[in-house]
Amino acid sequence: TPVSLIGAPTDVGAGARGVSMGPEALRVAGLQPMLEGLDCTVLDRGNLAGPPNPWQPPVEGYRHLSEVAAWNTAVHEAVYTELQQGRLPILLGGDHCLGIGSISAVARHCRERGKKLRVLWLDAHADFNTSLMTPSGNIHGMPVACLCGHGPEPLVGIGGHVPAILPGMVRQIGIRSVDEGEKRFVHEMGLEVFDMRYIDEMGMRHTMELALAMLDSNTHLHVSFDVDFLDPDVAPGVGTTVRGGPTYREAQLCMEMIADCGRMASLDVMELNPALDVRNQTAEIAVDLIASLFGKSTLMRR
Ligand code: DIR
Ligand code: MN
Ligand code: MN
Ligand code: MN
Repeated sequence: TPVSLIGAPTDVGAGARGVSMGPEALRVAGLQPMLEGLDCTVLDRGNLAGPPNPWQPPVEGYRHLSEVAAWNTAVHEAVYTELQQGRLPILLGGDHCLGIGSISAVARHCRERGKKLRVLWLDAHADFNTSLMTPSGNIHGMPVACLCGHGPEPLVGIGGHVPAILPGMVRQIGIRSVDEGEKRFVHEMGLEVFDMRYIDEMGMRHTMELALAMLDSNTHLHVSFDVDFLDPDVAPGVGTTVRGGPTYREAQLCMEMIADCGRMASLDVMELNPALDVRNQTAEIAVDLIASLFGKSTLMRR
């Protein structure tokens, strides 16, 4: 299927400035030619527009709620349009609050086409905070909760169906930083989390076998890849590094197993922060990993 790149150059939902430069860093690292080398047809749709970052403290538990809503509405429309045209959208973030617009669009597309939806959330963080439990007010810590119907109306209502998704559709992988209230809420909602402890004990192969279990030919698989999923030794160019993430090899295996399942139909690449990177190495590693997601492998495999 043809691929569309959609840039969303904003950091309105983040706690550090700079992820607004993520889309350009991924382009500079050669994302489009890499995909073309794997025989994908690629259209770069350029960057979406939206309000600037006003850099304000939280109001009633949210920083920049109206700006976050404006960006997510733009993302929702752009992602939905690509899906309707039978294309595979790759959202280039931008901070992870934009997962609300992206995944609500995917969910709307799936409802209309009678498809099942599975969301893989690759992240150091659960992103399951609400205004009552957030330690920061940063909305990039809240997108999974918002998608599940727990959040402010301007975000929860995007796409016109509340909740946009059910917790049972989500599998989280690589998690190693969850806030106190968030922890209880994850448990209460029954979110399926393969945290680093699980990956340490069971290995990435077994983890991915479970996370990708029970997909059928009618399943749309969405991958939401927060670059802080990776260990900071591998990927320093993110705003909220957390020690003890997947190594380069573990992350490659994760991506290769997603490719092998053959169901990925949309992708977010989020939270890359070029202002904190070392000579664009995190963007280059992200491009390497995306190559594996799109089927690059060392040998022909049986
Ligand atoms: C923290 C950091 N859990 C918060 N979150 C994220 O502010 O809610 N960092 N998502 O990337
Ligand atoms: Mn489709
Ligand atoms: Mn995230
Ligand atoms: Mn994260």
